[in-house]
Amino acid sequence: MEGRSAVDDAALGREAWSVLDANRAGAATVPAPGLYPHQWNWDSTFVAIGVSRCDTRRAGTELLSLLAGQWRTGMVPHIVFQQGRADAYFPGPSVWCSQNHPDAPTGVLTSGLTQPPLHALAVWWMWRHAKDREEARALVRELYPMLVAQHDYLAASRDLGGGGLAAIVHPWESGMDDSPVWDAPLDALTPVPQAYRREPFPDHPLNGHHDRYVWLALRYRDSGYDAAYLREEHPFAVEDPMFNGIWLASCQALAELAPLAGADPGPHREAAERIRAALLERLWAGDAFHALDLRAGRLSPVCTVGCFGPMLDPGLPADRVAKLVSVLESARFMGAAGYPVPSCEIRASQFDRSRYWRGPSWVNTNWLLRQAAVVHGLTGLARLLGACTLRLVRQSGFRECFDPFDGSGRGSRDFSWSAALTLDLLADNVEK
Ligand code: 2M8
Repeated sequence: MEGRSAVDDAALGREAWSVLDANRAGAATVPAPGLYPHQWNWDSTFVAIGVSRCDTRRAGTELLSLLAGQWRTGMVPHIVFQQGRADAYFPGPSVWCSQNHPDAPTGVLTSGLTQPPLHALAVWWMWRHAKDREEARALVRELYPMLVAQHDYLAASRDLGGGGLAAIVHPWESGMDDSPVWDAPLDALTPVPQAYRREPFPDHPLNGHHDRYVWLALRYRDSGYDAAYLREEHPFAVEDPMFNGIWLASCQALAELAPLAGADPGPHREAAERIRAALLERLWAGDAFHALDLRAGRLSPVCTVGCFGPMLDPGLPADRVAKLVSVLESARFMGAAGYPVPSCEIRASQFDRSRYWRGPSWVNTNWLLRQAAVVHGLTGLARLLGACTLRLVRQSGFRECFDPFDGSGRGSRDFSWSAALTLDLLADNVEK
């Protein structure tokens, strides 16, 4: 990076490793001390991506620990609970009751929701960067069937709209929990007040949304986590462009990994093509991909960082890529933010520079957009996204998220994915 020395980079890398080591709990890395004391799904995929640059075994251990929570349906839960810390987070194991479900793993307590399926991409990342090829090949062989089961689950049980995309059934499944995209579908619910409550975290959910989060989770649990209930009755079902863009990229990663596991890559390529066609047909809104609320039958009017998710697809037509880049670089997103990429477009009435997923910039979405720029050969954009992200963590530390105007940190400190993805970005600085 301009103006920085290799010594600065090495010091930042050491700080990142010490955060990841401090957040290690057995085989898993928890997202942050205190607030998030269990293993989270996509957090662990970002950790695996970051550590795989120099520690293949740790990347594999991280993913295997998460996948120990995989249900027999193939669903990979959004939280795998740490033993003995049941009360440390709400909603904890006593709310999800995974132990009562015949498809849940035995001996591991989990939530009943999932999160963006970045796992195959993380395994491919690990394979691509591994120095010990035999160790990495063995890991790929071990992980491959679990990844296939995960993708089969999404295709079989989450295509609630019947158009070839996976629907999320709770805002937590998007990973972008409080995004304004979920406001309209959440406001349309009439939840029954719950006995359960979590004290709102600063900068977290809007009043009323938390009750809806809990109510939705309980409805799904009380259906027995039933796929038919999701299709026919569950009141929240949204096709999210980031979730599906990630799924598509993971299908392409599975196609790369299949030969290593002695399997046919063809079905994964076909799945990627089906998802691409469905994204273009169902979610394209003229300027970007917008989320489709299946229950209301409308596209969300709000443009957020999630709207660029399908750019992770190298096969996305060039005219759509050009349009997306022009929106991303405009004053709606990067153009007016000193520390991009804001999680919601700045001109939207819902934009809020401090509130969690409603405006702040995040290291993980910056990393995903940088990866999207790389796959389309947009070197300048990729460099800018990498440099902006490193500037954020240098200025404010490995925070959970950042004010997009002045770069000040928000949310938890010592946040694992901010540290892990810094390692990945620094590795590219060295390789350049
Ligand atoms: C946030 O989500 C959890 C619920 O899953 C929460 O608000 O308590 C999100 O930022 C999500 O993307 C992340 O995976 C999780 C743990 O870091 O925190």
